[in-house]
Amino acid sequence: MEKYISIIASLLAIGFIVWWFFGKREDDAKLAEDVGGVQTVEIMVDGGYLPRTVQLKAGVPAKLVFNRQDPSGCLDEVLLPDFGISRMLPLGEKTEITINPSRAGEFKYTCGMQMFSGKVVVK
Ligand SMILES: [Cu+2]
Repeated sequence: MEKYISIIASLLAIGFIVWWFFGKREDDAKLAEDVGGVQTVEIMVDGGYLPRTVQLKAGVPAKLVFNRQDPSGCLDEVLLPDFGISRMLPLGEKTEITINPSRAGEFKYTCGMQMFSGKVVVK
């Protein structure tokens, strides 16, 4: 009996690991919406970044709206090194960061201490 329980427990654990790595991580890319010619996307800052991946079109000005709801000091700054941007995010406010994604690629953004990260995919 104990043997079966441990086999079932291992199968559940494997299933969870597969789901965690291959299930949700890849397809949470959020497409930016066109708002008057500016592609706009909101990113929740709460225990990390949600969505972690946003997708933009190359050659169209873009606005990333960081909505910071997490009081931890860790998330009070966001860095977009590829765009030369570092910005403070006041708690409970939406901070708009305008970028010009001129070329395709994947650009990482992180918190000030680089513990949390997300990415901007430009196509
Ligand atoms: Cu941090």
